[in-house]
Amino acid sequence: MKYPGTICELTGTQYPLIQGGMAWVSDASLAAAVSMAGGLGVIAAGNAPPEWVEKQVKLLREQTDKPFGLNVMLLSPYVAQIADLVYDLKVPVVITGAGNPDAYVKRWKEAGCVVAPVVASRALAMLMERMGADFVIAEGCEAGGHIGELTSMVLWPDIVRNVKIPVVAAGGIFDAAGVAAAFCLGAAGVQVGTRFILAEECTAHAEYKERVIRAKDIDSKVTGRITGHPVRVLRSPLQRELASAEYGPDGAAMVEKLGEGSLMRAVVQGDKEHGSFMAGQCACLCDRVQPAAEIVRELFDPNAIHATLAKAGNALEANA
Ligand code: TUI
Repeated sequence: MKYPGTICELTGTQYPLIQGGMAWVSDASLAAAVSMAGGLGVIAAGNAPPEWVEKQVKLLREQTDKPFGLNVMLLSPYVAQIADLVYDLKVPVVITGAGNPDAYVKRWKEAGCVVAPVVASRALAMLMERMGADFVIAEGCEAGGHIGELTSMVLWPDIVRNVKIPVVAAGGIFDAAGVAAAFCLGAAGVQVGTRFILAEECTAHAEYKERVIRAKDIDSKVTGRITGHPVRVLRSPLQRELASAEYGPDGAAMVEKLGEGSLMRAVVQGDKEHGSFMAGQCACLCDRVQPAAEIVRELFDPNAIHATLAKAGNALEANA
């Protein structure tokens, strides 16, 4: 069945589902698997050089002609070159994160791209609407990696009330009940990151996947608030080191120095000591490796979504 509605129409997908653009994790292998399963697979540029990004887009296109997205991380030292790649490669959907993309939105729109910035505040969502974004992705601070201040429960409805363009919900969604909850709060689609770390097609190191599977609720921590770019990670030796450095002398510089390259060390090498294992709070709810297509099917399983809504109806009825 094809889900009717704007996100599917805008992205050309079967489901209103976007795979989170996770630096080093979201490569051609994962993105192709998600796109072939009917979601929008996304390649994350992260801090990678343009050559790496170009190669991933080529690899994805060798596997599928389904639509895909490119996530442009705005703090990247290569951001200007990655922004140009978006036109050169005719990327169908461009998603931005970790900043304000207003320098690029107009040009990407003129080039015919669908543009979807990730936002963590009402002000940026409203600005993006004015700039001509097709939809926004409202990411609550349950998400992994770089986060804003507001939780999904408050951010989603706040942004839904303040923009007319569709709002995709992100941050904390890992199952069909979460998808139903997002729709209840006014979302037009969902973005799911952490659970896709556990896709068979995800090339992240086995140690990374193991950490996500083993994670308990209290293993989710936020580091680097002092730098102005807080990052949600799983507890680890590096996270403890970051936590103490943050309050020491020259905290911001120390955190930047310790954090540099730490995500790549975790994803590629599975470095237990010096790796930064970014993941959302829902890591504690994710418990097994499965094919990406199975994750997509479970997220949009109509029986599971209806069962959730029926439970909500029964709970309301019981108290009426
Ligand atoms: O971007 C993400 N998640 C990320 S990026 C990343 S790489 C990184 N590593 C270390 C430090 C910083 C980044 C790892 N995870 N998610 C999308 C997102 N964007 N979440 C929050 C925001 C955001 C926050 C503030 C977007 C805009 C913003 O303010 C923009 C402004 O300047 O007004």
